[in-house]
Amino acid sequence: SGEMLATLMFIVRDGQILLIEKKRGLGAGKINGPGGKIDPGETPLQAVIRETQEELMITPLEPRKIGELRFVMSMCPDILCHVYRADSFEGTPTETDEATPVWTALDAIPYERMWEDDRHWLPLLIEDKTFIGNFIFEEEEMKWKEMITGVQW
Ligand code: 8DG
Repeated sequence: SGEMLATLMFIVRDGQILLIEKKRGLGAGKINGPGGKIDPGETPLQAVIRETQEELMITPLEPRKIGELRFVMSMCPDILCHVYRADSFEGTPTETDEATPVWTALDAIPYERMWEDDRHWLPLLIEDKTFIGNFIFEEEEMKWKEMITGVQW
């Protein structure tokens, strides 16, 4: 379908969420969760575990799918992003070529340093509520949004 398939992982533990400062690729310089493209032959779950290992050197434990995001952007193919949450992990979050780990209090999430849509769904993830989000961007600016909650995967 010409859509790029991608993933995001958010680990929530002890009142904090494990974010990254992304060092390169789409959204470089922004705060996000670890994640990235799904490789051919990979499931979304396999991809999100691999990307979290590559970017932070940790393995999320018992990840569960919580959301789906579709991004329509002016400059690149549409992106369908599977969003996962985990409550624990193995290893020590470590800076890599791709990311710097950023533990953040749940009441102090730096939305001003994140993609514009994130404030519309990250609070749902933190409350353990499922969602679908559809967003149209022009460059880095959100022009249209639609949020659906209470989805059953
Ligand atoms: P790779 O590791 O797969 O090679 O590439 P990457 O540079 O890490 O990631 P990418 O393939 O450029 O994929 C973009 C990532 O950014 C992907 O995880 C989805 C995520 N992303 C968007 N738009 C938005 C957004 O509006 N909000 C958030 N939180 N993440 C977004 O593409």
